[in-house]
Amino acid sequence: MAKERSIDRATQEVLKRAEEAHLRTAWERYELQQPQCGFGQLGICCRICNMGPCRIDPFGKGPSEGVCGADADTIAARNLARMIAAGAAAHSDHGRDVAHALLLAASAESDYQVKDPAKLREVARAYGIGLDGASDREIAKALAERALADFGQQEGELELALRAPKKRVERWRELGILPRGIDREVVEIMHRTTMGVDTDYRNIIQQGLCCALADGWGGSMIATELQDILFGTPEPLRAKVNLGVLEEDKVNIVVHGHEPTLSEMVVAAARDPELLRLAEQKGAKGINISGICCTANEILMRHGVPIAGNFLQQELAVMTGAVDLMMVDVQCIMPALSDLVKHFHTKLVTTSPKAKFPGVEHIEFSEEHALEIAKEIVRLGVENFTRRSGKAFIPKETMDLVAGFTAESVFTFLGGTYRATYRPLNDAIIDGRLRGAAGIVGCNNPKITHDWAHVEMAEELIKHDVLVVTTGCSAIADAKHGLLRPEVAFELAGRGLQEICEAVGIPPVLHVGSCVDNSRILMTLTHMVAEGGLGEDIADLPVAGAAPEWMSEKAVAIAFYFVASGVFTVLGFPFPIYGSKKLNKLLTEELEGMVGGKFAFESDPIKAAHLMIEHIEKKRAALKLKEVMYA
Ligand code: BF8
Ligand code: SF4
Repeated sequence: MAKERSIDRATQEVLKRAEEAHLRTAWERYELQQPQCGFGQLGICCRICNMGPCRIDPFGKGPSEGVCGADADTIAARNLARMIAAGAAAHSDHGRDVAHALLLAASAESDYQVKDPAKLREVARAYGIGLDGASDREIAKALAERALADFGQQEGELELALRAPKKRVERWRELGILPRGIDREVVEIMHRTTMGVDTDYRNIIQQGLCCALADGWGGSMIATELQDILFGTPEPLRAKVNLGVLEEDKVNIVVHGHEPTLSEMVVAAARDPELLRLAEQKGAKGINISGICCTANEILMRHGVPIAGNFLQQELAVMTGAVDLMMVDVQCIMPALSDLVKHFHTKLVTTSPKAKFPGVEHIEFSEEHALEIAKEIVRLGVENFTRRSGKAFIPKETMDLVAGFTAESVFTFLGGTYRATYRPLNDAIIDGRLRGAAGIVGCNNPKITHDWAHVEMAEELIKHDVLVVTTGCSAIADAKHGLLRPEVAFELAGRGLQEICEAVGIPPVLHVGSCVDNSRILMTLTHMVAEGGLGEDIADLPVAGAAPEWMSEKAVAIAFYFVASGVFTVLGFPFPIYGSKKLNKLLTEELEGMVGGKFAFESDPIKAAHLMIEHIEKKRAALKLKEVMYA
């Protein structure tokens, strides 16, 4: 049973214990939901207004329209567009908080400081902010204000979207999908999809593309860039992953959620001498910080803080009985945690005014008092150490990994010189040593064996000389299975990719960060186009994307901004749209003629990998590149 649920040994072990203890996890709750609602799966139920809820009969025998007359195409498109809006809102609200922290960093008293002045200047330049004679603090202030203004901008074009290749920007302009302001595009989806507004599924999806671009080239990019400025641009580093990073004899504090504005401070607080002394007094050998989900990726990338697990392991971490405190902020936090912790000594603490759980202790975070609050949370964890009952059950599994790649460092490394260049990467693709590159991103989902699709797909691609970049829970899955070790190239990669990995000293699968850091992939693709020899647009590049285990609305927004940026993207599960043949055709065929990218839905990760390879070959042929060297 446990084996079918996950390919990860640590997960299997804890699941076995959960079963013995009659503790439910997402997997049991998923089974209890069977059969899941067919109307929901097909995207043809609507409860947008109070004449409904309405549903369309997919077999053509019952109603073909809601009370208002909306048909399957309208209903499915509206539902999907709302998913994009929610996903874009989540990423972008995260970006907004980071911009706020940067504004604070402009004052001397703040706990936040500019850690990467070079990146500060680079991003300020992208905004056209004058730098002459300005201090870091002055630039930080100007940049934070510009970034904050992007959210509420009413007209014009989002500045960061203009970083995309010229041809791409022109295409967006022609299609009328170049975002005006971040919040505006989210709001417009909500408006258009409310009762009695936009009925044309094409027009709805067009706004979906625009809103998704406002996420990728707006909110998410602001989050990534400003986080780099505040917390440092990651550089390759070694670390460890999986539940085995929890330590029996130390205070274990797990940070879970998404925003490094808080987790960065917790990392700092855990080094506080006074708190370390307190831990010692309580009989602990130290304070061990580890992470779950994307906030884990953030502090892994910048500090090498170990990762305890990905999305489906959040409950399992608690079930080890070794977690003294789990601190959560926003996004991907299972409501189930609040009941689960009642069975253990683990203290769950919510921190965001946007995400409270009934009955759970809330210590509100504010950027103004960041370090102080982080210390209070760590202290609570330390004090809870003595409440550990019985022996903890920590699976032994850990894995070594190298993470910390970025749009900047990938190419510094591939260039092998201080002056960064994408030339070696482009040349490797042009001369056929590399077939191309692929991004594998996104979540876990109990509908598919945990981690399995991520790992199978990544292995199949590297075997065929496709360099893989990865983020989010996909990166954590690959990490646990050893794919982020440079050595793995010699075990699993094709010969061409092996040669590249050996020459540069990188793993064949590159961890580029959290889900907002998918914006790093957009910039990497932009740099590849700018370097020359691979066409004039992202859509010309021999690259593809995938989210084989996706579950979140954020994944929908991400998938849409990649497709809108010209990238062929394969999803492990279809969007809930199969109730509309026309919408399915638009997304899987017709979009390519508009934006250069399109979707495919394929749950078999090997077949999905080959769809990506086929696409990469199609692009190689269009560019008239040589055959790959080691086919
Ligand atoms: O933002 S990959 S399960 S943790 S949504 Fe969530 Fe999905 Fe993980 Fe990060 Ni991204
Ligand atoms: Fe039904 Fe139309 Fe109202 Fe949706 S908007 S619930 S289809 S009446």
